[in-house]
Amino acid sequence: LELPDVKDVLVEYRQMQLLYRSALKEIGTKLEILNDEFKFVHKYNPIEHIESRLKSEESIMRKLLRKGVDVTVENIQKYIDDIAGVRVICSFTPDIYRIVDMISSQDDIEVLKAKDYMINPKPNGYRSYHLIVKVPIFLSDKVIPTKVEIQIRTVAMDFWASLEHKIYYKYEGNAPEYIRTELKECADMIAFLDSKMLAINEEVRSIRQEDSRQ
Ligand code: 0O2
Repeated sequence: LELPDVKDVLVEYRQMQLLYRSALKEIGTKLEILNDEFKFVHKYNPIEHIESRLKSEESIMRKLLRKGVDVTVENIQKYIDDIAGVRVICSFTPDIYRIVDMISSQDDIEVLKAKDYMINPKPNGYRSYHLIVKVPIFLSDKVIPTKVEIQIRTVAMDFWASLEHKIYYKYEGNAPEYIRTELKECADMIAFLDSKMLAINEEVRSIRQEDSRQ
């Protein structure tokens, strides 16, 4: 590995942040519009809430080192998909796929990657849907398609992921076996809980629809 002149890289990276901050705003607005429209048409909110953040410089450096590449601005753009990250928290799993379809089919959005960690959970039990997209950012003299990672998950999956994330960092990725086993058990319980809650919700909705027909 080449010893990086991290200071120079960071100066350039800070100029790029304007773009990624703009991309967060564009995606945030798109999601809010979809949620408002959905609420108006179906009297139902697919999105519980939205969080967004720019990845910290420390976390970018750590990820580049983990991937074994030099710290350069080109490598940040090439290897870090989640400089701009938006997290969409939904109530039920079908809402996740609704959001994915609605965002992916927009003309100005280019989907670079889609990872369904709900159909294929990670071995530790992590579940979520990840989309890496490019959204055009209109500057004064040019348009720059800019990468954003959108993580979409249920409230319950989010609860699990935030605890697992804390534990992962606390133990620097080497949590004791019994904690990893318990976390995996919790992940499976959460998947079961999500499916139970969905079934109850659908039951209540169908009763409500029948009532309104009578
Ligand atoms: P942090 O600390 O959240 O910033 P790839 O290059 O595509 O093969 P990458 O970029 O790791 O690999 O992609 P992936 O797996 O889609 O993960 C992207 C982000 O999803 C992670 O960012 C985490 O935020 C989240 N994530 C992925 N796996 C897990 C997991 O097992 N547990 C939790 N809690 N979150 C996860 P970072 O930069 O890895 O981490």
